Amino acid sequence: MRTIDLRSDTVTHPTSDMRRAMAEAEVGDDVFGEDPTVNRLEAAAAARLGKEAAVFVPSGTMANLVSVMTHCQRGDEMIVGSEAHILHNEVGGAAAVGSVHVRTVSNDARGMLDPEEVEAAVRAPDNMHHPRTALVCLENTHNRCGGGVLDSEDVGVLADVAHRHDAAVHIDGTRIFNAAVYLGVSPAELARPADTVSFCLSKGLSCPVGSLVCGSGEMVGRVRKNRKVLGGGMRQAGIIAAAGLVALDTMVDRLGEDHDNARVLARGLASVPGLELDAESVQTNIVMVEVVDRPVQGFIAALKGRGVLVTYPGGKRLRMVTHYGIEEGDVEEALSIVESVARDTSGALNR
Ligand code: TLP
Repeated sequence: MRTIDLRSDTVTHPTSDMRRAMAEAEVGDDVFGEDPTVNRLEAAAAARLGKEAAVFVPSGTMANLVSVMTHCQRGDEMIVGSEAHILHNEVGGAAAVGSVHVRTVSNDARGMLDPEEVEAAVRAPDNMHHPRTALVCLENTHNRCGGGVLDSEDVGVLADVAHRHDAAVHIDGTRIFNAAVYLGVSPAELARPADTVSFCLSKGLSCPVGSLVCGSGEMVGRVRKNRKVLGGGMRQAGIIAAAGLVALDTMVDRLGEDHDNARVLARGLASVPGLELDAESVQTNIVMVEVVDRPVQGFIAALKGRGVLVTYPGGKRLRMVTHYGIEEGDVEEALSIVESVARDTSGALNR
């Protein structure tokens, strides 16, 4: 049986250009700052994001954690969205490792925060009982909010609130290139108001490993030290950084294909009885669907039985993600499998 893997854009494999570049990469000891390929990747990432410097880290989770540790001292508070990846999917690392207190503000359907609510959540600095609000974290695109996009005005308004209160701004830009392609702007424009921005090479850009944290030279120096604290200092990491350079050159513009496929998928799903979603709200490569009238876990298992893999983000929802390696034909096939599973499982409701 053929598998159509829509669990995540993390399942993407490196392209043959990446494998070639990895095999031929010039390397050195990166903890000494001597890996020329890592140095090139960090410079290229900083340039793409419009920042002074960047540091290569193994994962998106570490990118967020080292950023949080850089902006916050022990006992400080950070404001995050109620649906943030950093809140739900990073093992509580900000608290467990960073000793940082987390305060949430509701995300809207697209992942935006209400600036007034953010302002109200900032702690009064002269109150003896409050932690210091040191950081506001944004996410763009927003994973649990269906790949929703923040534009530069959204980011700017929220950053203004944070900066007015002396709090820093970090963007979890794991999929910021998807946001930039969707909006037709440069990622630098979306990152401009932030003090640090992270992005992942290992999602839609199809690299095997790696994320970058970008910011000012001074900030990135501190992030680099926190990376070392977490054991993330790597040695001949040029082997993996080489794939990242290929990704920045060859894999960004094609993200629009993933967005087109996601829209086709969403429109098809919207017409399946028992499934609910607003297909027109799908902006990038993530499709969240509500299974309204039967147990969602059983539905997911039945899809798996027919070769369509999806994930369970909680509640009544399932998540499908389009990516490099998923073609239009796969989307059509997945849709027809979803339709037949929906037909077969609807009988269970009448028993
Ligand atoms: N997200 C993964 C899973 O962890 C859910 C996925 O399949 O989408 N920020 C955001 C917005 C992310 O979506 C992810 C990965 C991360 C951070 C963490 O990246 P990694 O997995 O590299 O640590």
